[in-house]
Amino acid sequence: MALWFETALVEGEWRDGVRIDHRGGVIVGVETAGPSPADERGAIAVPGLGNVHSHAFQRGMAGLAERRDGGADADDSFWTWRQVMYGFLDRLDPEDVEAIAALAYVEMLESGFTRVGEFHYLHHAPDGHPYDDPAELASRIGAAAEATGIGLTLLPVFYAHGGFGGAPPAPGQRRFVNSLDDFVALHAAARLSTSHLQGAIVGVAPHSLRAVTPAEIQLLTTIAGPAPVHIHIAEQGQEVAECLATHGCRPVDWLMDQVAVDNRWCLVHATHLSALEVDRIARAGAVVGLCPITEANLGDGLFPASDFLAQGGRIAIGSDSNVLIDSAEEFRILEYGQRLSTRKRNVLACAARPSVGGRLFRDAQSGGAQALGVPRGGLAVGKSLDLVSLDGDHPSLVGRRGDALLDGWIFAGRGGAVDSVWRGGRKVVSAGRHHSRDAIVARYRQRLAGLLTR
Ligand code: NGQ
Ligand code: ZN
Repeated sequence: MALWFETALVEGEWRDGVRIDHRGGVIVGVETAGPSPADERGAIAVPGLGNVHSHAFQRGMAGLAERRDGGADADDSFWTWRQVMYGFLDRLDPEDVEAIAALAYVEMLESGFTRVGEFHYLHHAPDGHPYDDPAELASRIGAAAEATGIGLTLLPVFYAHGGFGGAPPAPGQRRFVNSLDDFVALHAAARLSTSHLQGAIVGVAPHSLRAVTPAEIQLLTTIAGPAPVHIHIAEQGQEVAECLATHGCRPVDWLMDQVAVDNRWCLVHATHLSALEVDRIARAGAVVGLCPITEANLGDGLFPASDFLAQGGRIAIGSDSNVLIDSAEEFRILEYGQRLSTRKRNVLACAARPSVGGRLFRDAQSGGAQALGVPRGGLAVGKSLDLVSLDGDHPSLVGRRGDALLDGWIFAGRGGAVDSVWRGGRKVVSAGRHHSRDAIVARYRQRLAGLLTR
């Protein structure tokens, strides 16, 4: 059955009266035409977005780290949050991981994300021993993706050290740690266990410069082949200071001096950059994976977004800690952070794209595809049918045209603007609800209730 929309963002430009035909999950026709009687009709169509950075299991602890328990004078920080997070993940068994990931992926699809980059580092049992199948938890992620229909770019994480200079890992990190040989086996097993998923891709993720040395990163990039390479970088001031103290240079400089960073790379956060580093990333064609909700929640700081975009830098968005899964809110917080710090408005717009939403959505759409290792999506023949339709009756969209629809969604949608979502030709969300929401929420509830009282 073909789809017909009153208006659609086709290859970056808005067109009215668009009929989209698809077969086998792929778009086979896009024409400007009136609807045929059998067509499924919708109001506003945009291509699906990539979510380039997720730790799905952290969805289960959303809201549980918003309290200062260290005493009246103790500052809370990213590092105290990390202790809470480590305490949470220590309780999770494979069933929990799958149930939590499925909920996270339902929410991603409902918010317009059609593919997720899962930065997957929870590998072993709570005591640190590998499961009989080293890819047990990776295959749970695959099962959650399959059950929800979201596209999966799995990024198995290599984690070896507890700090800069090859410091030994801490006990709280035992579920993450592998030797390189074991990681090669895990990576192969993860590929095998996700090979049946439509469009699945497996890349690699050196966790951070704290957890992986440049020599190890070098080896990991050969394991990746042409697939994406993701790393957490320069997220926290303390991390930059430690890198300077250990190596005499800043994280992005240190990485780029040691390893050839190219357009396969996604530098996640990259919050704290010198002007030179801004320029180096932009010139390398790497994507910066921004996670504005999480970066605000964790008190990371502000990425120099307008400088980076002015240099032609490529960005994408990620939901990271999944404390709140909402693609529109990621864009909104990204822009609002810039407004609050510069005391200006419409900071991330540009002459060619005066609409903030129009600019950020298009940039994140192409940057997201690049970082997730898939061809740039879009509503065009030959592309996967990954499509989000917006509710034309939503009060913040009504009467709007063109990029004003994206601005209405991003700045004023209140989470209610997404109507339907197709991924790989399959309709998985209708009237804002994922088709398996009830069953997935019921299972999640049951697992979480047991988990938190255990
Ligand atoms: C993570 N998350 O791996 O989940 C990290 C925290 C770390 C973010 N960086 C742990 N947002 O970086 O050591
Ligand atoms: Zn992360």
